[in-house]
Amino acid sequence: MNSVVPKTGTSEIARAISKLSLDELAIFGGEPAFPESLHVGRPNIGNRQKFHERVADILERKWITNGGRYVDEFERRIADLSGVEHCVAMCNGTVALEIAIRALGMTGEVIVPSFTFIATANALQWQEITPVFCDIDPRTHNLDPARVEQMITPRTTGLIGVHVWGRPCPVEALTEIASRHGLKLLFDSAHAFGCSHNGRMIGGFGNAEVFSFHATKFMNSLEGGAVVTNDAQLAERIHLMRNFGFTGYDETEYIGTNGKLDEVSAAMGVTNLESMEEFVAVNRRNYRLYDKELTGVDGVSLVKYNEAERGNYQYVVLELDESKTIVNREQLMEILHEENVLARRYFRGCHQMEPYRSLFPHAAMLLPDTESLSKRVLTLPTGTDVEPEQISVLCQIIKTSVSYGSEVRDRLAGREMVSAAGAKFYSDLS
Ligand code: T4K
Repeated sequence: MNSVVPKTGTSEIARAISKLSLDELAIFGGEPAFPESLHVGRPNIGNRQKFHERVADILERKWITNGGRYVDEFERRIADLSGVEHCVAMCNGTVALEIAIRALGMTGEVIVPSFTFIATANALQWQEITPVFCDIDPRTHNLDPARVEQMITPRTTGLIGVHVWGRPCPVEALTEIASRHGLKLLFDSAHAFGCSHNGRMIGGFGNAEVFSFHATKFMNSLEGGAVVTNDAQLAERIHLMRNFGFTGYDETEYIGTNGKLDEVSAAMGVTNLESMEEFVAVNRRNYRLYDKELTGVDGVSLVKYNEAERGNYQYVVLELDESKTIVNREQLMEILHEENVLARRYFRGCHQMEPYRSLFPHAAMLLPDTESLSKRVLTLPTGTDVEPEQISVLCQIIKTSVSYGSEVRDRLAGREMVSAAGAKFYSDLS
C-alpha cells in the first residue's frame, strides 16, 4: 500500500497543540492545527511509474483520442467491475449525464432531487428539460419515492435517482414508479462507483447509470465519466452521440456532441483502477476513525454506511443537530477553515442556486427536508492524503467547539461567516 499512499508533503502533518481549550482554536487566536490545508477531494493517485509508462506509450503510438487502447481497456474494466454489459467512457460525468438524458429521449419535465450536485439539474436545464425538484428522506438523504409520485404530471418523461454519498437511493421503488407511469429511469451514480445494493453492483439499475471519475472522486481518470447500461441499442446510440453522431467516415445519423475521453485520462483511469481496493481501504479506515472519535459527541453524527454492502467510503459527512451542539454548521465550518481544514458545505440544494432560484422561487415550499438538511451537513477531508493523526486532531477541534457550544456561539456572534470561509477556501486553491 505504501507505493500508492504517499505521506503528505511535510513531516509536520499536525502541530503539537492539544486544541482542548477555546483559546487554542485558531479562530480565537491560536495557531492553526495544520501547516498545510486539508482538502475534501484531494485526488488519489495510483502507481505513478505505470502511469508514466502508459503516457510514454500513448505519445509513442500517437493515438491520443477518439477510441484507443486505454479507453477500450478502461471501458471493459468499468463494465466488468459494475457487472454490466456496456460502458461508454466520457470526458466527464456531466456530459455523460447530458448524453444519457438525450439518448433516453427525456423531454418536458424530469424529476430529480434538489439535494445533489448542481450538475444533475444542469444536465437537464442545459437541453431545456425542466428539472422538477423533489424532496428527500431526511434519514437517507436520497429521494423519497412517495413524494416522487406526487410530482408526476402529464409532462413528466423521466426520473433521475442520485445515489448521494454512494448510498443507493430507493432503486426498487423508483423502478416500480417508472414502470407504472411509463417513465425513463436514469441513475446519477457519480458518487457510487464500486458500491453495491442488495449485493448487486451499482451500474445495472434503471435504463442506465452514470459515473464520474473527476479528480475529486475516489477513483479518478483526471477528468472523466461513463454511462453504463445493459441495453445494447441505448449503448450504441450513446456511443454515436459521444462522437458528433458519426455512423461512418463522413456520415451522421442524428445530432451528437463531443463527449470523448482522451487516452491519457483513460490511462490514468486504468492505473487508478489497479489501486482501487487500496483507496477504498484507506477511506474505510478514515471513516471508522472519524466515527470512533465522534461517537458520543452530543448532536454530532456521521452519515453511516452499510458495512454489509460494498462501499467506497469517499465522503465523510457530518450532520449537526444545532439544538444540541449550539454551535451551528456555518460556525463550525469557519472554525475548521481557520485551522486549515477546508470542510465543504455539500450540498446547498439546487433550488437555492441560479438559474433555479429565479425560475422556481417557491420551490422551497415543497422541499422542507432538503432545506433543513442542507443547513446541517458538512463534508470532511478523507482519502489517501489524510493521516489518522490528522483525523484525531480534527475531531478534537470539533469536540472542543461543541463542548463549549454556547461560549463559541456568543464569541462568534455578529461575525460574517460565509464570506470569510469562502474567501479562505478560494485563496487557498489559487
Ligand atoms: N452528479 C453528482 C451527484 C456529482 O457529485 C457530480 C460531481 C456530477 C454529477 C458531475 O460529475 P463531473 O462532471 O464533475 O465528472 C466537485 C467536483 O468538481 C465534482 O466532480 C463533484 N461532483 C462535486 C461533488 O465536487 P467542487 O467545485 O466542489 O470541487 P473543487 O474543484 O472545489 O474541488 C474540491 C476539493 O478538491 C478542493 O478542496 C480542492 C481539491 N482538489 C480539487 C481538484 C480538482 C485537489 O486537491 N486537486 C484537484 O485537482 O466540485
